[in-house]
Amino acid sequence: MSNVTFLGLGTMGAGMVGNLLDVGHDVRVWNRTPGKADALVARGAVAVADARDAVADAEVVMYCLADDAAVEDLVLGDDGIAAVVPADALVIDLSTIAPETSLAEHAVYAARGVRFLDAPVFGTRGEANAGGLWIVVGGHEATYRDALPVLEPLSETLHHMGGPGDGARMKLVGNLLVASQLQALGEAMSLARKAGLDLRAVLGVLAVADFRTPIYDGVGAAMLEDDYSPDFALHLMHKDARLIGGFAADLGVPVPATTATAATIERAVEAGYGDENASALVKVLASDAGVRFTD
Ligand code: NA7
Repeated sequence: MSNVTFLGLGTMGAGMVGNLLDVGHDVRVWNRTPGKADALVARGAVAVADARDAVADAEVVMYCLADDAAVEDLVLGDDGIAAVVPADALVIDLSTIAPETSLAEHAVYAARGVRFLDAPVFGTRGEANAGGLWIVVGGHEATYRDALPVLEPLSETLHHMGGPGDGARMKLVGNLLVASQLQALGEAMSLARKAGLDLRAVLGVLAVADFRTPIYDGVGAAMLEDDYSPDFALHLMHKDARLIGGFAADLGVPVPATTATAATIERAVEAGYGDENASALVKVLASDAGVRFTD
């Protein structure tokens, strides 16, 4: 089994490290804020205080960081790890970031002969803990095959999308649909409530036929309980909405529904819901309509 170094023990990263430990990998971990490693150390991980020390001698280096700024800081910056990972290491970035940042990583690593994949993930806390993520990967085919022993334990499905940056591009395409579904659900439920329909009966209809999506099922039920506990934080969806907008603008693709959704997300963050679940954007739509989803 590989010596894996994992950087970034947030909601997603901590779950992924647990999966790697479960299948027997030796895992060194590092996190900017100390203390988040404790539970993983109790399960067999080795915590290292300095990120550059943590990647020394690693066969595989993986990281799941908040955003582009974190990757610029920890990976590509003057003291970044990209300059010091072993030349024969395989590096995998599981963060959701702009395709340009992924391409910058590919270039920096390629210049040193280091194999690299962009591999952002779909799923939330539950899927991360259970090794049930859906991972979209960009990079060379041979590198993708080399990464299977560390990607398979994290995932229910793996999708090799193509060359450098194609994982990052697919993640934004997918999150466009996730955000749009949340906005659509919030609008539909607001309309249904105002029209006097029974929202449990509405969700019963949304669970069948053409409407069926796990997002409507899971988020819909939680809305009726006023449950916006964070499996995937709204501030991360906010970051993704900006990434999607930039990606679409760069390609000259109009995304009017996504633009409207991004405005809702912006208002939800301004309303103070940033640390709640991404689904909290529906509270803005309910407020606009003058309705509540709870009984
Ligand atoms: P979290 O739970 O917010 O975790 C983010 C992680 O990124 C966490 O370990 C942070 O460390 C780390 N981070 C953030 N900024 C930096 C900088 N500048 N340097 C080093 N480390 C940093 O997010 P999730 O786990 O839910 O999501 C991770 C990614 O997957 C994200 O792109 C999502 O969109 C999808 P901290 O503990 O704050 O010190």
